[in-house]
Amino acid sequence: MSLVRVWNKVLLMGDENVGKTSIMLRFSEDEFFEGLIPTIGIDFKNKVVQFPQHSMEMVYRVWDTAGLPQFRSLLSSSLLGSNLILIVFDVTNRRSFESVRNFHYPLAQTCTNAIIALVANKIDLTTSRVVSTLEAQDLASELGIAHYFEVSAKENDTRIQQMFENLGVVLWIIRRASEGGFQQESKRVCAIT
Ligand SMILES: Nc1nc2c(ncn2[C@@H]2O[C@H](COP(=O)(O)OP(=O)(O)OP(=O)(O)O)[C@@H](O)[C@H]2O)c(=O)[nH]1
Ligand SMILES: [Mg+2]
Repeated sequence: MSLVRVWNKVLLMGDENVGKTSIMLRFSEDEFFEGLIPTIGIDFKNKVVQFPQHSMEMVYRVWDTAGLPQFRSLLSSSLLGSNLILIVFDVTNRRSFESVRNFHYPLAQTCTNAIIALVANKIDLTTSRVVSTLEAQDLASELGIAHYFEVSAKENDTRIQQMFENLGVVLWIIRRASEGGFQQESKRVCAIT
């Protein structure tokens, strides 16, 4: 049976060094690099995942943004057309957790239609962890973020793959319910920036 191909634009945002590029590379290439250099500007990678149970295959176009403050001005234009936004923080870095509010704030105006998820990365670093699961879940519910995931780009487990697949199904179900599901591009995107 042929699968309908659907496209989604995914945007990774969050402070510098939290592991956005690493999450993208784990998902798209199943690779991990120690000591990556900071991202400059913006880049994307495509990854196709088949969902035969839903008769579709999803192309995730994952856009990786730069966390360094000097590149923040690029963020608002990158949001345009995003279906799924992942706000990433590092569980060993409290400042990156506190920044989540700043990344989320503009989304309330521009991305009311898109899916937003909060992602806690580097959970392999158990002894240096400073942000608890409970705290992060509380912040997610305070901000009205329905999807929270804990992952490690370093550990070669299936959490990152699983996260993208779960969110893919959410995107698909919402699209089918609200738009009929037949068109390749969803209308549920970030609009004005
Ligand atoms: N232990 C551990 N290290 C990680 C993990 N994810 C990323 N790192 C490391 O953390 C550092 C930063 O990772 P990046 O993926 O470059 O972070 P980034 O968010 O893309 O950073 P910017 O591009 O500057 O915004 C690198 O040295 C990675 O190897 C993880 O899950 N566990
Ligand atoms: Mg990066």
